[in-house]
Amino acid sequence: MNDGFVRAAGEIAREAGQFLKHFSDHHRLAVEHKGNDFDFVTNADRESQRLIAERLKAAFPDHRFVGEEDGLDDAAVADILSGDEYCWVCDPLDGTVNYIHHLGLYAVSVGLVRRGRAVAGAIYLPEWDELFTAQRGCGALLNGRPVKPSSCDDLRHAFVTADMAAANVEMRGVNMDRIKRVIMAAGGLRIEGSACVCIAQTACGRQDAYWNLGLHAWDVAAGAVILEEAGCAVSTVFGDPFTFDMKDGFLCAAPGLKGAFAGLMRP
Ligand code: 2AM
Ligand code: CA
Repeated sequence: MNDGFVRAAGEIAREAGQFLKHFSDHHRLAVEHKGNDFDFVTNADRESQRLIAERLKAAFPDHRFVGEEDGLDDAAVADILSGDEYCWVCDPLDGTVNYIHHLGLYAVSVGLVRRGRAVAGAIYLPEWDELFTAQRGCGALLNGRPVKPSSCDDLRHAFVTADMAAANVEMRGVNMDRIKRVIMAAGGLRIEGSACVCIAQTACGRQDAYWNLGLHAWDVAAGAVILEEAGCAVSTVFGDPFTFDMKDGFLCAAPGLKGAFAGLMRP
């Protein structure tokens, strides 16, 4: 495949990430509620998406573009992604609540999907200047160096992260039983507030697994190819093959933990 795709993904994710880092330094942030009291968007999310869309449209005028701030629902996005065309699927700011609170756990995600499969992508962590990239068939890289997942194969020693589906209060309750079970079974659990940060850390072996019940395609388009190319297990929370319909959540883990969450993720 054309390695111009992954190069562009990396350059654009880095540019948007640097924009976000400097934007928050200068106190220009305006926070709005999106759908409900717990769902936020800022002018930084919107500006970052504008920048990413502009760059991608200039570089790849024949490709489609979907960003979180377009507001499409999961079914509409899945439909677009199952088609033949190349489609860039981007989260201009993953971890918006962390960003609002000046917590450095946020990221930019730029993924390219074709026929329902992520084929190239980049996740950039501005506060650490870390760029994770992958192109299908070519491995996953962190700042240009190959990464691999941890060798953990025992849940009792696993360092696991999760998120609470923050914008959906009903879903928080649904996740609570899973959180209790994992806290009792695993080495440690953290709730970090950025899917892309957790995905990147799982891909490079700094942590052992991550799950989230309420993600969307833009949260995982780049992450899916980075994780798979690194050698991680990627699935729904029930262990079924991952697809962009996003109905049964998202779970990624070091390969030795594949299947280890099956009993813990039941409703
Ligand atoms: P976001 O910051 O781009 O919204 C923790 O909330 C993680 O779940 C973040 O990565 C967040 O991405 C993601 N997430 C996806 N959909 C969400 C939603 N509806 N509400 C809150 N978080 C959501
Ligand atoms: Ca976002």
